[in-house]
Amino acid sequence: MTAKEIKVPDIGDFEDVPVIEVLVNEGDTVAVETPLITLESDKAAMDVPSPEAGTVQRIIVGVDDKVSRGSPILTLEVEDSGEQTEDGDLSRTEDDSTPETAPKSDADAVESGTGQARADTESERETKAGTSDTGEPRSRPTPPLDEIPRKGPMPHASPSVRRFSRELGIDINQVEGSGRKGRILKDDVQSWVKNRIHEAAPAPASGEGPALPEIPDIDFSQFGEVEVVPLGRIKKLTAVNLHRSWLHVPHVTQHEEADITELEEFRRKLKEEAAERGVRVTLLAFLMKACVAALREYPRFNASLEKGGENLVVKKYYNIGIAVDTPGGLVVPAIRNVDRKGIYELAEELGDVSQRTRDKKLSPNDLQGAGFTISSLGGIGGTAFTPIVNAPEVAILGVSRAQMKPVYQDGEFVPRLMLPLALSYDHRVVDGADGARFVVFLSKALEDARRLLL
Ligand code: CAO
Repeated sequence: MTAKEIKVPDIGDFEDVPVIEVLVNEGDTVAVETPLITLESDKAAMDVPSPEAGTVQRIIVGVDDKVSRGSPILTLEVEDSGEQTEDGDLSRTEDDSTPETAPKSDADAVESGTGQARADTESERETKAGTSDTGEPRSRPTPPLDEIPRKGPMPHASPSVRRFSRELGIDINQVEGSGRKGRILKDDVQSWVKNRIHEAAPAPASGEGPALPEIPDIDFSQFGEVEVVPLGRIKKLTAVNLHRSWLHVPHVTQHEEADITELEEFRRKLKEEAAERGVRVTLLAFLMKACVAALREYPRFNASLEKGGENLVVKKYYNIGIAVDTPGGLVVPAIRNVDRKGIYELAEELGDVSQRTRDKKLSPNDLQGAGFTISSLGGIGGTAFTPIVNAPEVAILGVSRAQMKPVYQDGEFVPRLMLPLALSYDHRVVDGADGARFVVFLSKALEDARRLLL
């Protein structure tokens, strides 16, 4: 191993150019072309690459030192090459007395990059490639930096900062430098990016988080006849609520099918008796009871996340919101204390509340206090849908139309009435495993209505 002194190569007509960055440390292993220091003249910043591979032994220059061609940069411990100099040394060493500013010749002067500095633009780099195809230093120096064609004045920035801005896709000419003599630092590039991001995001409407990019306002009449229909009050309110929930709540929807063959049989048997009482018992009353059983088992579903996300407010009451379709839009009244009410009572209350909802006779109190919501589209049809959580509740059950399906049981297919369930939940509060447990519990409860009594 031999110690070689690495010197500043031919950098054109520049004298006393300041070192703005030392890119290696003592002990670093460098390859041929590894940048060692960055110089910055009035015209350009340039990396000085290593002419040889080896280990950095001693760094001679420091930031703000002024260097010229031949100034020592560092000593490099390199493998012996077998080449001998005139005086029998294997190479120039730290003791070499060759004048620093005037190397004897290209062959014996161990100049960094064999007389070229590395410029920063791709075209400049190509023009100034410092090694031959084999990676060996060229014997003839390439043109000095000031002879290289330039597209325009270069901003003051080290190649590493320019590389950084290129990686981010930023035109460095737009960045204002805060360093000495207006030099652009890495921090300047980062601040520029932060400012652009901030400017790109319109002012938040609610004070929470950035607003969304706007959907373009298009004049559709240019394509054909249109009619502009004003939205009613309920539709507008619903739009705000649903949008808010959609944006705030990370939704997951868990699907399940419940075998309600027996339950439906039971319900039909009750019909006559129910009619005598003047009530219509629909599946929904049973669904509410089954949901209460599941909420008791999994209390996190009957909860709300406190603002700030620090605590979960778990409700000890069982009030269930029911999505009711009205000509004016969707309304969700709450049926209170479902746990304390029987099927007939619930059926009666459901009938009453849905009627009052459609007649627009609900009081504000009717619309408050739910801890969990059911949205049943079973009376209309459809196989599945993904309901939106009625925040700040954490879950909602979507129910689609039950259908007779062939179900494989005990070695044969049997016709069973299968009810599609879709549980959407707030994934901040409920884990996927609990989401699945909840619907499995619910489906078991519906399969065997006796469980609802437990
Ligand atoms: N599968 C198959 N049939 C069903 C069913 C289901 N899941 N649910 C109801 N039905 C059928 C029943 O056959 C029932 O008839 P009978 O009891 O006379 O045999 C009939 O539909 C009654 O349905 P209904 O819709 O009038 O009554 P309900 O208690 O099931 O529902 C209410 C009441 C208020 C929830 C419902 O009328 C309603 O408005 N649903 C729409 C809710 C909505 O818009 N949700 C979307 C919100 S967006 O997430």
